[in-house]
Amino acid sequence: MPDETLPESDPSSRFPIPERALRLGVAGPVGTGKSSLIALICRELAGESSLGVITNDIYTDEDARFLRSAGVLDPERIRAVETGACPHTAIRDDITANLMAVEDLESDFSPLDMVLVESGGDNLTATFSPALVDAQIFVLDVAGGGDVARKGGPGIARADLLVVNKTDLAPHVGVDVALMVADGRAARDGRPVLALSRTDRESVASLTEWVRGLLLAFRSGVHVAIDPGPMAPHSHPEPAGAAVLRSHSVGSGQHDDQAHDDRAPEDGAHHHSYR
Ligand SMILES: Nc1nc2c(ncn2[C@@H]2O[C@H](COP(=O)(O)OP(=O)(O)OP(=O)(O)O)[C@@H](O)[C@H]2O)c(=O)[nH]1
Ligand SMILES: [Mg+2]
Repeated sequence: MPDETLPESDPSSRFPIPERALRLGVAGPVGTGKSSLIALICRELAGESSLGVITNDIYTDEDARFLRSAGVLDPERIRAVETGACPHTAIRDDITANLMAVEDLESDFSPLDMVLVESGGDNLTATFSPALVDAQIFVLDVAGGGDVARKGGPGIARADLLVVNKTDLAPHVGVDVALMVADGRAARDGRPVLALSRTDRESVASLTEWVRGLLLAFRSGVHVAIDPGPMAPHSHPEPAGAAVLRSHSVGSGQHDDQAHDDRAPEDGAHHHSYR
């Protein structure tokens, strides 16, 4: 007998079941293990799901090459977007090149279950736009120092999953993994934190389970994409060598330059090409 205290379920109150692939972003500082984590996910899930990968590199397609050579996925399913000197712009404000790359992959290998998008290695402030990805993982590693998780930032605080990577190195760099994970949890209002090492099978299984759960939630229309928020003002070198402090206004694709060098071509740092 139906429970009359509950409102009748309204099918229109659920999200429509998506027809495209889940788009999962992987961001984090340089060298924390983003490509390796993507390789792990591909190795574990390629047998049961149809996957594709987009990498974002500043000047090269190094990450795509690394992933192709890892042999975890058909090399054709791994494509690179070259972002120029401002990799965070290509995943946050001016996402056209990435969206085109994702959509091309989806149509070339239809039906795809999931496209993983690796951001260019950056600092603690980089986050994906929810217009590009449905969910995002932020990757730190113990080699970056045990106190990094305390430093916060939108990715650490609000990514769907925070990974503390390379835990096998912790004894060598004097980091207390449990404390680093606890710091991450404290910064995240209960959102999940995963201690990971590619040498620790149990941690790899936990990562795989998290991704499976996300895929299931996405497919059943109950996953809600969260915007971790815009990146903080930051600086990076222009091609002419002058550092420019920028704040990205959300969604506009515009920059506010706080300091400027006339030698730097206005669009030189933000050219994105896709191949
Ligand atoms: N010890 C250890 N090393 C790891 C682990 N995962 C990745 N690495 C190493 O960390 C280094 C950087 O890994 P990548 O996966 O290239 O890191 P990334 O974040 O993609 O780097 P960028 O794209 O250049 O920012 C490589 O030498 C990896 O072999 C791990 O679990 N344990
Ligand atoms: Mg990489």
